[in-house]
Amino acid sequence: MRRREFVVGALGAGLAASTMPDRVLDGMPEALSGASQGTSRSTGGMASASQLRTAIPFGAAVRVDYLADQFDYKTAILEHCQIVVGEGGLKWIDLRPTRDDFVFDQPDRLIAFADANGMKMRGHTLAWYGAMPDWTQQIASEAEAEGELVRHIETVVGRYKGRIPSWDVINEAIADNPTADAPFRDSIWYQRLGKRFLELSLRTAAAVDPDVQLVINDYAIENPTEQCRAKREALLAMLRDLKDRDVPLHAVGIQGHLLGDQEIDKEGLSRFVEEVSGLGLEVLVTELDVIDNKLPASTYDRDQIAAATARDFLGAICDVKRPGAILTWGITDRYTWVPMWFTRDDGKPNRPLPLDVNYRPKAMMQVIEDFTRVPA
Ligand code: 9MR
Repeated sequence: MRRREFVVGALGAGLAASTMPDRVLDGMPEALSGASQGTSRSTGGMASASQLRTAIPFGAAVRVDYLADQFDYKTAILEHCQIVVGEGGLKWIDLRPTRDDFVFDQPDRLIAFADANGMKMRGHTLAWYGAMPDWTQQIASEAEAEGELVRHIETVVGRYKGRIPSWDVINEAIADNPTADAPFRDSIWYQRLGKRFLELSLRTAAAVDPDVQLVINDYAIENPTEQCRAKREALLAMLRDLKDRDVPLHAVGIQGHLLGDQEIDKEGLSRFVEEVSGLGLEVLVTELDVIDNKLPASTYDRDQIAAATARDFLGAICDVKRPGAILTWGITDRYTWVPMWFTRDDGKPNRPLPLDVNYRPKAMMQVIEDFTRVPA
């Protein structure tokens, strides 16, 4: 039986046992573990009390076009993943080519694939500075920004209500070098609405689909650098502020685009997860990969270092709290965003993901299995 079949039931309150294929139920452990997750709302859609002894659900970002025409790619996703998230498709640039249009083609195809294969789909993302179509620059006033943002979230979350159990509502809201006075990243939403765009987005999504897990997603928090320390602090301050005001929010997505040549700040990361947990929030790993442009040329050495980096990162999180899900940002080195920004000086292709270009598992896949598998 494939791993997917053991753990697919772990993907959400939304997937009732009665709707699961028999083959899934066959593999589900019955007893619950002592994991800290309960039945509370904060577990969101990605894990429920019935699977406390099951594995951490694993997933990957997917390019939906390749699912249709590349057999090996589709097979790899089916073999390894219980969750999918569109690498694109739900971003404004894809969904909103013009102010009046919503183009749901890509996410509709991905959710059909997920449904047909007993998988869950995460939604990425509703309020982000990046991947914005040019027309959004014309959003001129606070009222107009509020109108556009609310209409977008109502329409998109509404379309997948009850089907997408977990949304990255806010993506990368913290500045790259945040200070106490200027913690937020520039975006059309921040320019027009100030930090109110956070609350507005979360409240709107919650009103449309009260069962959805609302996630704030961010990156660059895991290294022992001043930048990461400042990002963790700014992120925590933002989370505290939202919780203090009873804004609906259930989880933090730690992206995990790890810099292979830098150490993981295990203590700092564990402490961060503890603080997040103390706020009653779940943690997800949402975009794991290892940026390897500064690592040795040797394939073997590079893969070992990447795997060790991923192990340190996942260990620092799991030591404190079991994440509700672990997703990598792609599945195969064949298709990855990394060379868009981090090509190697020696011209060798990047190797950031768990499977190589020929879909063979690398050391990183073993690490992921160690953290996600059903306990013996
Ligand atoms: O991997 C994605 C790439 O294909 C897109 O061109 C880019 C812009 O939409 O976004 C990349 O994904 C990013 C994700 O949405 C947010 N976190 C960082 C990811 C890598 O850049």
